[in-house]
Amino acid sequence: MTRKIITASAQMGPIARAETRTQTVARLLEMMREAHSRGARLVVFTEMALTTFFPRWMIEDEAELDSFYETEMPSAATLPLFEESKRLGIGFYLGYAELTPDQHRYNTAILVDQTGSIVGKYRKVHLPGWAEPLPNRPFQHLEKRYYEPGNLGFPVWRTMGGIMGMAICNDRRWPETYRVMGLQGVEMVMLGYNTPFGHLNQQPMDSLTLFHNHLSLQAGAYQNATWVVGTAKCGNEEGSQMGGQSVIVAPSGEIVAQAVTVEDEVITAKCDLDMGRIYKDTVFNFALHRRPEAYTLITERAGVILPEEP
Ligand code: ING
Repeated sequence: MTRKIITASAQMGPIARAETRTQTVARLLEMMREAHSRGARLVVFTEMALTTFFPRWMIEDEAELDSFYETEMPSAATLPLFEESKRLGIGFYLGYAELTPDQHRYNTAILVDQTGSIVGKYRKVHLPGWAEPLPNRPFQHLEKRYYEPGNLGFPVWRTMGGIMGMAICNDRRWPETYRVMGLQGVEMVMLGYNTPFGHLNQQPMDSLTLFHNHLSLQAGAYQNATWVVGTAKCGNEEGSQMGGQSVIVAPSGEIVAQAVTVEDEVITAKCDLDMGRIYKDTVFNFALHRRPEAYTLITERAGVILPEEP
């Protein structure tokens, strides 16, 4: 029996600062239904899909800052997503800002299966940007101020007929993200991103933002023989221009579907979860070709303290 799952990436246009959870959930529900109408049984929403990307501002007011976090999942406002997931039989990835009961703050994503049950949680490991506001910038990037580094590692889950993994935004730039899941046999990595142009205020790097986005996603897919779904929040969000071009990438590294707007847009692809097998058995047969013992040696040699000469 082939393990083909029609998968959707539900790209989001801007979310205004004042937009309510009810309003953002309504947008997500509309895209979930659109995805389902095209046969999708899994939809990947984006990073921080319930609120504007608030780390672009220095927020002094504690109550306002807290208003951007979810203290329960599902909540009354997000429960309709879970109910619709169960009614339609469609799973989903959802990114949001998490405030735990013991007051820890994470940039979080959950994996919900086709019965509307949460089967996995991931917390963003690689937090870009800075903790204190920088002078003379139109926008900040204060994820290091508003979130703690993720403490759940990079697990994979056997669900919806495959081996599924999650990441969030900046994680996609680091090969370790995919490799830790690749070593667990991952067959599909889902991730959302909010990627502002001008993050580094450096040319030509900033003009390569979209190229570096796809480069990271395609390399991660190919080098670990896995599907990768990258879903953007994009467009002009409170004056900050963010890149779109959400994609579904095959284990070959080929882009099989790509968004063409910077608004709410659903793209889909029929993903054969067995497609990575040929790569895992040949080119990227880790057991046959990788030599972790050599990597450690190189790391030591590159370090300050050289090992004793053998
Ligand atoms: N955003 C950006 C990202 O990694 C960034 C930050 C932009 C880093 C451009 C480097 C270059 O896509 C988040 N939220 O991580």
